[in-house]
Order: sequence, then structure tokens, then C-alpha cells
Amino acid sequence: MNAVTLSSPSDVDIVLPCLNEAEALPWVLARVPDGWRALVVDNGSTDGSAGIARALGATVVHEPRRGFGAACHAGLTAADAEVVCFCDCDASLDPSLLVPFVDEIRAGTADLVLGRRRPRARGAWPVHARAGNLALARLLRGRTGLPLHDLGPLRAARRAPLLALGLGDRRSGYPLQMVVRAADAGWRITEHDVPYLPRTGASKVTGTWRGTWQAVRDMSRVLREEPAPVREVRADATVREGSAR
Ligand SMILES: Nc1nc2c(ncn2[C@@H]2O[C@H](COP(=O)(O)OP(=O)(O)OP(=O)(O)O)[C@@H](O)[C@H]2O)c(=O)[nH]1
Ligand SMILES: [Mg+2]
Repeated sequence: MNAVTLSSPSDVDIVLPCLNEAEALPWVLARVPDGWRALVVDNGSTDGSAGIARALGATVVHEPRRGFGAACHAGLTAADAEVVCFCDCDASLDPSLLVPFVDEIRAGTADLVLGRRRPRARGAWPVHARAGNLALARLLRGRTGLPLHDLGPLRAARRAPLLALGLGDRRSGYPLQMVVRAADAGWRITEHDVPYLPRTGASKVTGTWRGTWQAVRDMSRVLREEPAPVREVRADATVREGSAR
């Protein structure tokens, strides 16, 4: 016997943070493109999500520490494909929409590709959550100078440079911190419209005032961070010493 792994390396790993998404999992996993590995990061679900994900062919990663960022980062750490995608696991976003995002990364025309959520139905995006997102997007534009409009959870980038960003947020600030640090490092970041559907199952974050408030606080903290001082993490994963912007 040798130590070579039996499973063939997948083209793309897609990280699906999951906290009690039993109802949404079949819809989400059915839309993961062929050849991609679905990494469902189970964040302490009590509704059987992990078993359902496994039965549907996904790889299940367990992350006991609560928090959206903790789940996303556990998925990134567990990934081994060259390109890693992220998508919520609540059936609000179709993972197959990531195919052109990955093409863009592979073509070398972008280093981080983001989905801009466009609600397709009433109730897909509660008014207070949308208002919070608008305000944060405005701050994000001010902070990065990039014409971005959303902190959407649908995204794609190369794995090694993502890890090299050294993201430390483990709660709602994680997706924002990813964009801010990538922008500071000079990554080319693009944004494309994606339909945003009403989630399946009970809302956890933005469907509640408390969750939204928490998210805004986490994100405000990220926006107050100083730009990474001396390390410039380039999108090709080389790390150069240099002066801060
Ligand atoms: N809130 C939350 N979501 C988690 C956690 N771990 C994993 N997730 C998953 O992260 C994704 C995003 O969370 P959502 O609850 O959809 O957050 P949201 O889209 O802002 O708000 P709602 O859809 O209204 O709940 C979902 O797939 C969750 O199941 C966690 O600790 N907290
Ligand atoms: Mg959601």
C-alpha cells in the first residue's frame, strides 16, 4: 500500500457553511457543478444536516465553534482544490452560478469574484437587512476605492492566496474582511449580479434584527482595522515584504 489518496482531486472545492439547513441541502447540493467537491461545514446542526449532506454525496467538515466565519474558514482550511468557492447553504443562492466566476479566476482576469445579490421575490431580502448591506457597501467602497455593491456570500478565488490573507474574523465580519484584505493586497476584484431567492428554512441572521445588528457590529470592527502593515499578499500567493498603503 502506498500513501496516495484514492479520491481524485477535484477541480474546485465549494464551501457550504451549514447550521440546521436540512430542508435546503437537497436543493443546494443538486446544483453543485459536476466534478466539484461540496464541503458542507456543519456548525453544530441539530436537525440531521450532516447526515443528509453525507447521504447526498457531500464531504462533511465539522466545526464546533459557532459563527459564519468559523464555518467558512474551516471549509477553506479543509479544501485542497486550486480554486475555492463559497455559497450559503440555505437555497437562497444557486451554486451553479459560480461556474463563470471560476472561469474568470482561471482565465486570470480576476483574483476574487463576488456575487451581487439581486432579490427575485418579495421576502428574499428583508428591508432592514438590505439597508444594512447598502450602508456597509458604501463604507466598503470608501475603504477600498472599488465599485462594489454587496458583501454577498457567493464568491470564488484561489485557495493558497486566500489562506495567505490570514483572515482572523470568525463571525459575520469574515466575508468583509476577505474583501478588504484582498483589496489592500491589490487583488483584482469583480462583482456580478446573481438572483437572490427567499431562503428555505428558518432565518438565522439577517432575518432577525438581532442578527443584523450583530453583523453590522462585526463588520464595523473589520472596517476599523488598519491595512495589513508590511506584508503584501499577492493574488498569486507570493508574499512580499513592503510598506503599507
Ligand atoms: N448564522 C449562522 N449561520 C451559519 C453558522 N454556521 C453556518 N452558517 C450558515 O451560513 C449561511 C448563512 O447564514 P444565514 O442564516 O443564511 O444568514 P443570512 O443569509 O444573513 O440570513 P438568513 O438567511 O435570513 O438567516 C447558512 O447556510 C447557514 O446555515 C453560524 O454559526 N451562524
Ligand atoms: Mg441566508
